[in-house]
Amino acid sequence: FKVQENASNFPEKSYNPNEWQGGYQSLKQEFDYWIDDIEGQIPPELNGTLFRNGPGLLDINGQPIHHPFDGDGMISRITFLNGRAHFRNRFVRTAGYLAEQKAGKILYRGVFGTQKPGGWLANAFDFNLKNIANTNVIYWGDKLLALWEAAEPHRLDPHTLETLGKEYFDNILSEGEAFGAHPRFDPSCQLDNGAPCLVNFSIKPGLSTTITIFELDTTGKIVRKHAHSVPGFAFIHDFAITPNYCIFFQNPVNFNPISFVLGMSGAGECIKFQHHQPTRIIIIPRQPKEKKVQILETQSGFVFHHANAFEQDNEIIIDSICYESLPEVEPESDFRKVDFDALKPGQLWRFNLNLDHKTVRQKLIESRCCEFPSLHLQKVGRSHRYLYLGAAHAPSGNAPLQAFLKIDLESGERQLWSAAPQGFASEPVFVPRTNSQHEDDGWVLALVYDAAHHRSDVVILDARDFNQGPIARLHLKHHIPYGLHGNFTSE
Ligand code: 3ON
Ligand code: FE
Repeated sequence: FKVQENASNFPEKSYNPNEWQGGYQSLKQEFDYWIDDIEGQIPPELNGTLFRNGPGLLDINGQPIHHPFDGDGMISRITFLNGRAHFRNRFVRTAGYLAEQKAGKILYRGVFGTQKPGGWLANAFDFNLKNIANTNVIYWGDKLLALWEAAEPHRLDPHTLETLGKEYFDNILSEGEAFGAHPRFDPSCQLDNGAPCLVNFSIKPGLSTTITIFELDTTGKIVRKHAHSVPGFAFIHDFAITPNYCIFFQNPVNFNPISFVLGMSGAGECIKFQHHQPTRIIIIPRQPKEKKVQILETQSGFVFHHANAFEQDNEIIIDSICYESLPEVEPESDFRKVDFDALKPGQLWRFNLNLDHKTVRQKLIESRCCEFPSLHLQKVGRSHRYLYLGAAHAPSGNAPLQAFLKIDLESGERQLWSAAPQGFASEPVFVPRTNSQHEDDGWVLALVYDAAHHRSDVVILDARDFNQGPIARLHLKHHIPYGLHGNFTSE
């Protein structure tokens, strides 16, 4: 019996909250197998590897963690080879993961509220960070790197996923120094005579915040590193680039660390949204010699993820997923019991930043609840026509991601494929067809949690036509907990 994927069959909710929760169970096992349970056909021209990262453990030996963002990083690797696909997953062997697995209990506090057993007394004045390597995974300069924004990357073997150690880029990074989890790929870097480069940043918050920019050449060497101080505390998860600039949204928040210091909450729970303060948009030149940082202001809101930015005349245009406020993680609450209806959805907005007049215009592009924007990597920093996003099944309201949405910014056309009621979506990754001529000529790959079978599927959509549904669904033998980010490499 298959439930028709049709909204009229579930007019009230497109999902069952208990089924959604199934995607937040730990996956303790590590697998290594050829995927043989496949619906449809893997395009034989799709060759390469999709790497995914995300929290693999939602508990340490039965002790629940407080928030998924505190979960130990687990890498999944799906390799496509001449119409076949191979799966492998492995936990990043961070020092914290190894110590906690050995001890069989929580030994570290998490940024998002996980505490050691024993109440506040056991947690007060413990500022030890566990580098959990759970947010993103990139393959750059022949290195596979698991990223977490508050500390240094972990380097992994791209084939075995074995953890090789922490990466310091020839000591350009120092012990414990952060290297963000949202690097941007510049397909043609002006500062490197048109060669591709990778641009990343790190945040050191305080009464004022230091933003450090890193640029890596194709060999994986950091060739530019420059730091800038901006006023006020900042929590910045992502940024966007253009050929000349890095753009950051400094969301209106304040940070009162008392309850963190006293062992009653995580540092991230001490960040409070300030409704009456503006968002500051920080524009930093990529050319290290140019020190002039511009700051524009716009209305209050919270942004985790940006889709893309580009320069047009005297403007920077940036598309971002905006929330009316930062959802607060309550120390006593259980993230599995979240009331989606009580929260505001993330929505896609376009901001026009006028650098001459220092003004910001903004307009809503897509009101459907969405997250995890992605696009053709050759369009990063350039004007883009198509965006791909995880989206809610219903056109309005807040709900878990169950669908994939393609937006054509030129024609306004939308395409949607929904996995509701029992499927739950994640970040879509666009993979261009070799020698493709059109921006949407390729595939969109994503993991979908299938609550009916408590397992995950690797879904392949034809990027030109979402409406027809997946051209292949690869059924894994197990589920993969809801993840964060990843990348495809054809190497
Ligand atoms: O005091 C600073 C504040 C702070 C929060 C210092 C700091 C740098 C240690 C810090 C740490 C920040 C960290 C570690 C942030 C990590 C974020 C993370 C792992 C994930 C963020 C995900 C964002 C979104 C929007 C996820 C969406 C997920 C879904 C729609 C559902 O699957
Ligand atoms: Fe992110």
